[in-house]
Amino acid sequence: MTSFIIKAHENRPLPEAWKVDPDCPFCRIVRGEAPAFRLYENDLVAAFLDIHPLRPGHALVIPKTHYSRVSELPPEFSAALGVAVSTVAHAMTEALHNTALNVVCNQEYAQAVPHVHYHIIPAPRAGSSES
Ligand code: DGP
Repeated sequence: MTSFIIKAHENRPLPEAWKVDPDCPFCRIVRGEAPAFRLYENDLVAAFLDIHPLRPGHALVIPKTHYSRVSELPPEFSAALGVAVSTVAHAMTEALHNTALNVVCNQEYAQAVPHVHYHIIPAPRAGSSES
């Protein structure tokens, strides 16, 4: 797969006040305690490849603080996630030469990992036989 790393991880310390769940796989990635193929990062959010991709390039964008529900996110994280989703989606479409994609955010019983995340999933090219 063509790589579309936008910014490398910088291992900056996180503010003490931010929520962390030590059992959450995404908190562990944010804290550098678990590996991930990182695509993008700033002080508030991170993006990395999904470990079980629905399609090559399937990316996840998360806040660096632990909230389960997108409906409960503080506004600064919501805003940062919106910018990051757009940034990653742009890089993905450039790298894959395909502008078709799906952005999905599951919540509560529809969600396997209880840490807010947006899926950015490249879609099959128009006219391709891929499903
Ligand atoms: P869902 O909660 O159902 O919206 O999807 C969670 C997604 O997170 C699923 O596609 C697999 C992915 N995932 C779960 N654990 C890990 C992990 O430790 N690392 C990475 N990179 N992805 C994970």
